Amino acid sequence: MDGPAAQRSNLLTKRCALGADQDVPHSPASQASRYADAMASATNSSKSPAPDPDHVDRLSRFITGLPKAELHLHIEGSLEPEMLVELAARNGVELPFADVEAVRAAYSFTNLQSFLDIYYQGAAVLQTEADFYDLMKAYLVRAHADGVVRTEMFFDPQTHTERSIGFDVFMPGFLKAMADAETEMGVSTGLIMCFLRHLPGSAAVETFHAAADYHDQLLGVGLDSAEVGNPPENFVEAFDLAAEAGLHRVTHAGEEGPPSYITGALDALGAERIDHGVRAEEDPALMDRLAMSGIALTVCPRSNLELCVIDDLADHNLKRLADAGLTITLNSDDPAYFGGYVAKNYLDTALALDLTEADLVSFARNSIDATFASAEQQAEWTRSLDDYVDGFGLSG
Ligand code: ES4
Ligand code: ZN
Repeated sequence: MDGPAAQRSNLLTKRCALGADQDVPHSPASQASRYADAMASATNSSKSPAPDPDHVDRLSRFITGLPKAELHLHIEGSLEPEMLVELAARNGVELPFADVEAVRAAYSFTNLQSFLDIYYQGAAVLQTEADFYDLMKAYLVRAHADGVVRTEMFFDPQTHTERSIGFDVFMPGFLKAMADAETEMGVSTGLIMCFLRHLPGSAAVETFHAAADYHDQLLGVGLDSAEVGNPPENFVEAFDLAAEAGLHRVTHAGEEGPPSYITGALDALGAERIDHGVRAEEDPALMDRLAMSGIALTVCPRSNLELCVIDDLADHNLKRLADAGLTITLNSDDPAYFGGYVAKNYLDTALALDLTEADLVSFARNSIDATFASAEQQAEWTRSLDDYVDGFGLSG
């Protein structure tokens, strides 16, 4: 693969201020030596030294085998350019891109909104039940290959209902792929229905009611899309309805928005996990509250890099947040757009922040503990994590 976004996906740094065409090319080779190339040629702006390829290979194998949960994944954000082009052809949708490489080249973002514009455009190729099945199945195959034992996935119904694609189209597609993945690969799955916060609270309420036939198949509700200017308090009614229906509640907060949106998510919406939450660090009282409550943050390092929340993965505050006692998990967010699935997020973060295997084990352990699965299921995954760690002679 080539093109600016693909090249950038092998870097731990992104020059947001300079623009994507400043990125350095890499020679196609093994994953480990691609990292070494990328790191070596990025030394003018990356704060990390070039890693030893053998170390990268070992770490990569360790991460892939580490049992983990993914708790922050937008299924529409797993739409790879290849599938986007294929579905456009299958459904007769005209794309403003000549080919897969042109799609990839467009994946260069300066902030959350610049990404969302492309992301909603991409979702327009999803039209039939089979499309939603294929999308879900492809993600679950990749997640399984990354050592994911449990994934609690977001979907954006309003992105589809706004195009007159109903719940009766996408829900059966999602649910069949999830059932097949469970049978074929043993991946445990759950669905979290997100409300789009750039739309009014009343639209969230309507969406909740439109989903009535599927409430029993949902794990929870969430809140995503453009954060700044769209505070959590707008969505109290929809979240109250969800709570009454016995659904879990999570909220994107403190990605680009202020720490007060995290506080609002906890107080007004009863959020049980905070998606992103990296701006919590600006509010010491909130940091104490998050540490005391054990409410997990679903952090997405590559997303923060690609959306210019940070300029360099080495600047990410997730280790400081963990050291302050917060429950940190690592996730991919929109892997097709941000240069990698969950194992890549673990690896890039470990390299950039010089994390130990014990740090990674602790993030994986947190991810299992922060699932909405039963205590029995969690205990089983934790046992397999402990067995895996023992096999490496590490104490996690
Ligand atoms: C999203 Cl990175 C991010 N933030 C907020 N909403 C989203 N929807 C899909 N990806
Ligand atoms: Zn997200």
